[in-house]
Amino acid sequence: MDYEKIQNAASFLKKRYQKQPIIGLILGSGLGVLGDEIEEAVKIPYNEIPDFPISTVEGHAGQLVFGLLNGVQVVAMQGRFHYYEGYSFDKVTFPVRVMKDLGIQQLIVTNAAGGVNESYSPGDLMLISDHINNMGSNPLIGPNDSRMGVRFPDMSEAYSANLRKLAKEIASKINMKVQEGVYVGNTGPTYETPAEVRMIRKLGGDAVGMSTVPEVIVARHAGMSVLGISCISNMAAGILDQPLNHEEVIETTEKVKASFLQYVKAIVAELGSR
Ligand code: R1P
Repeated sequence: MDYEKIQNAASFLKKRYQKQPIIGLILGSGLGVLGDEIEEAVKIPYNEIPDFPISTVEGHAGQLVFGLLNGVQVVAMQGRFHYYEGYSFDKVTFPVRVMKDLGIQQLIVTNAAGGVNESYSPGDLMLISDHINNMGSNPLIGPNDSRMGVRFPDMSEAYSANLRKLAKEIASKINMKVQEGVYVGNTGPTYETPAEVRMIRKLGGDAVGMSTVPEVIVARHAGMSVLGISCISNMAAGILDQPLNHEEVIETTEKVKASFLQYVKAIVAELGSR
């Protein structure tokens, strides 16, 4: 990862937006709508930011949105990058490095995921307690630049226990049911086979998707605290007798939009007040 490129992108953004965002958000498939809730928004398309990749997947608008969410200064990625798009892990995680350089210490990562745990239902929100990297590689492979983090980062609390506790308290305060479980990151772009889903369940996975893991590894390497929220957009293959498709993923996120927005906004307000 090229430190100068990160600094260059960050200084470009600092010129375009002079206030200090304190929370970073990565919005998953169909969840970009949260970015539209940001007030006094300054939207910067990815193609204007030096060295930023561009979004190629439906449901990922492709811009950074700076501004106020529930009165808290945030920056949101309306659209993330996936390994299956052909981007290297360096590219996939570049925005996380840039956010760190912008001064972000707390990162809220969201995604649309398939439910592996059979007690889940489509539309459930799941706090990510931990993940399994099933992507066959790691974004930190290569020389370690100690300005960005240590060679061997601890991953015993990839998803902050404190932030999860706070998120659970908020869920009960606003009377919202949330699940809590392990996210398994695969490369995609194929959805999993029923046999793979059975394997994932045996390995301890509760939800499965094609993102998040590289971003969280890099965020932890960079010393950021992470809260992860999956929207269970469908049940993973083999659980229900029906094929999977991305349209359904987007449709489900559309249906849970109101509760997703309410929940994340409440979390952001609480974090901003501390
Ligand atoms: C598949 O429908 C897409 O939805 C999920 C998967 O990872 C895949 O990209 O998207 P996000 O993880 O970006 O939410």
